[in-house]
Amino acid sequence: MENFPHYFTLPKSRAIHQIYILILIALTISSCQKDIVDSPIPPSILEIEAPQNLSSIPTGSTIILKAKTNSPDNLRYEWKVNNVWLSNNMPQISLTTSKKGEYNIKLYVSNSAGTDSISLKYYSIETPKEGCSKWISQITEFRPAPGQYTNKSPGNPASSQTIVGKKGMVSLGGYGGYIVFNFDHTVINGNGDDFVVHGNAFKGNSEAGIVAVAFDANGNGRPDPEEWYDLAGSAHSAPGTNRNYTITYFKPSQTETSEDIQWSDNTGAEGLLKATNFHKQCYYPLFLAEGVPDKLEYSGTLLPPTAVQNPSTGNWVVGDLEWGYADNYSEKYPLVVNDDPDTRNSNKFDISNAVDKNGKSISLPAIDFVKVYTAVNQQAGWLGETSAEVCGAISLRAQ
Ligand SMILES: [Ca+2]
Ligand SMILES: [Ca+2]
Ligand SMILES: [Ca+2]
Repeated sequence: MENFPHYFTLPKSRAIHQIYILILIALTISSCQKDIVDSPIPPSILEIEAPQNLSSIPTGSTIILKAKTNSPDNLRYEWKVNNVWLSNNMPQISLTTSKKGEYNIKLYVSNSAGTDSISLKYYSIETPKEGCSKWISQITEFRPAPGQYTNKSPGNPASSQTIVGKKGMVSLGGYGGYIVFNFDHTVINGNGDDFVVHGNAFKGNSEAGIVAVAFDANGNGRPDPEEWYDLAGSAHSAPGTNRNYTITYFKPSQTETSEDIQWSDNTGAEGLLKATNFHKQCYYPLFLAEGVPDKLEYSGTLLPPTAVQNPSTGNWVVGDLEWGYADNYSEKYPLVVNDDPDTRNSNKFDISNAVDKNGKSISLPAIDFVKVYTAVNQQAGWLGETSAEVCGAISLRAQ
C-alpha cells in the first residue's frame, strides 16, 4: 500500500484530485494560448487586389494596389516598384504611371514568424492621340549588311528616309542587314493584325525579312537589346532554322569598287557575298555610325535557303514562305486591310506572334519599335545575294 500514490490511499481526497486535474488542464490551455501569442503563424499573401485590366493602363493614370493576406494583424508591408523601395508600411499603395512601360511590383509581408512575397507586372501604355499618322514617323536606325545596293540607292541612308510618311524603298543587304523604325504612337496589340510592312515581292521573288518588335518596357525612348522579340512566321520552327545565328562580314581590301565580301558565321561556315556584274560600287557599308570597322557582325534568326535554280532555263526562283515575313509573297500579300488601299502589297503582322530566343511565346501588350532584317544567307546565282526590301509600313492602330 505504501507504494500507491498519495491520493489513492486517501479516499477523502478524490475531490481534491479532480481539482488538481482541472487546474492542470487550465494551465495547459493557458500555456498553449501563450505560445500562439509568442509564435504567430507566418503571413501568407492571398493576392494583390488590382484593377481588372493591368495590360492597358493609360500612362498618367493612378491605380490602387491592395494586399490581401490570411492574417492582417501585426504585419509589416514593404513594397518595391521597379526595384525601388517605397517608404510605406501600408497594406495599400497608390501609384501614378508617370511614364509608359513596364511596372514590376514586389510586395513583402512579414511578422515575427516569417515573410511572404508576391510579384505583379503591369504595363502603362500611351493610347494613340487623335490625328496620329498611320505611316512610319521615324527611322531609328539603318544598318544594312553588305549587298549589291549598299552605298547607293536603294541601299543608302537617303533611301531609308523614303519610307517615312509614305511608301518608298530601302534595301537591307545580305543576311542580318536591318532597319528600325517607329510610328508616332505606341501600336497596341489588338485583335488580329496590328501593322503591315510593304515589300516589292512577287510570286517566286520573295526575299524574306524577319520582323522583330520592341515594347519600350523601361520607358527610356529607345529599343534596348533585351526588349526585342521576333514575330514568328511559318518557317521559324522549320528544320534548318537557327535561332541563334551570328554572321561576320570582313571589310574588303579596298572600298573604291565592288569586290567579293568574305563572311564567316558561328556555325563554322564561311563564304563569299559575291560581287555581281551589275553593281560596281563597294558593297561594304561605308556610312554606319560606327564608321568602317574591319568587320561587321549581325545576329538573329536564320531561315533555311529559299533560292532554287531551274536547271533547264537557268532562271532563279526565290521561294515564297507561307506567312509571317516581310518582302514575302503569299495569297494575302496583295490584299488590303480595313478597306485601306494603302495596305495593298504588304505582309500583315500580329504582335501576338512574338517569341523569345527559345521560340517561347511572349505576351506583349503593345510595341514601340519595329525592326526588319534579312532572314536568309544565300546567293541566288547571277541575282546575287538575297536582300529584303522595305517599301513602307502602316500601323493598323492609328486613330
Ligand atoms: Ca494583335
Ligand atoms: Ca527601352
Ligand atoms: Ca525584294
